[in-house]
Amino acid sequence: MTDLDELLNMCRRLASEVSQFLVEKRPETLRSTTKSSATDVVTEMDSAAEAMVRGMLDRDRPDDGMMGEEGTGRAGDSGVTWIVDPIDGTTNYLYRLPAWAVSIAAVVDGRSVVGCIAAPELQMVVFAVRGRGAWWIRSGIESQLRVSHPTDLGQALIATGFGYLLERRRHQGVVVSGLMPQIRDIRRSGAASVDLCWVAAGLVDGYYEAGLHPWDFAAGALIVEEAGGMVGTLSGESVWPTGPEDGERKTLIASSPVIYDPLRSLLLTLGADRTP
Ligand code: LIP
Repeated sequence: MTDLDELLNMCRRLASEVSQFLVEKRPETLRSTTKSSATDVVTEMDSAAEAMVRGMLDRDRPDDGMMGEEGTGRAGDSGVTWIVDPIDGTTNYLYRLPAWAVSIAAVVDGRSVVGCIAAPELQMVVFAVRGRGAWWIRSGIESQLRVSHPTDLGQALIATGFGYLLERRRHQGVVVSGLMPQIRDIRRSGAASVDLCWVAAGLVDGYYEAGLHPWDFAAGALIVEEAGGMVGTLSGESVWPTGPEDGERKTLIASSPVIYDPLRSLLLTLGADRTP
């Protein structure tokens, strides 16, 4: 039997201590290398933050598994796996733009059961427990999250993101140019976890992005669902189960239930399912 309160406490502690470390210990000059393309950076702080999560789990929950964006793959036998993005929105972190976050989820049987996203420079900590709801703390005030209820897709504010691979972003540009005349406007925060929190809080009405990995959405998808939103893939599948064996997703959509089907149909019409 999984103790959800215990997992939530651990998840919040991990996100809060790691995000504080990322703010306080950021060196004046950040060392970085590249990953999938010349513009896809990973900084020394991504690796240090992931090592910090791993160290805390080694000490406090040694029987759990862990999967991290920067390569950690630790098997466990407790039935709980932690999926971790130590810095989601690394480019923002590199440029000192505030929209970056530490995103952590505990997964049981392929489904996130607790999740926490801490974005210290947005003064935002968001968390959810499956079946119990989603909350955020902003400027010290805690409140429960509910998605928006736009009248229709034409009035909807939609967030999205763009991958680092040239062919992918070229196609994403074509899709977004077809979408623009059919919605209120587009937003691009630069961090999938932040976009998902914004959907959950009703700050945007929907979000879609191609090529996400489990660490990009494991916490955020749970938060959206617990705020009354819908999450799935463009091809109509559930995002669950997710975990170490789950590869890159085609395109993830998260939104208020009011616009979920129309947004998905429009994206299909615009060829978003052909994003390389
Ligand atoms: C980021 C994603 C974001 C995407 C960025 C980037 P990272 O993740 O969260 O949605 O649009 O291009 O991939 O690499 O900063 O953890």
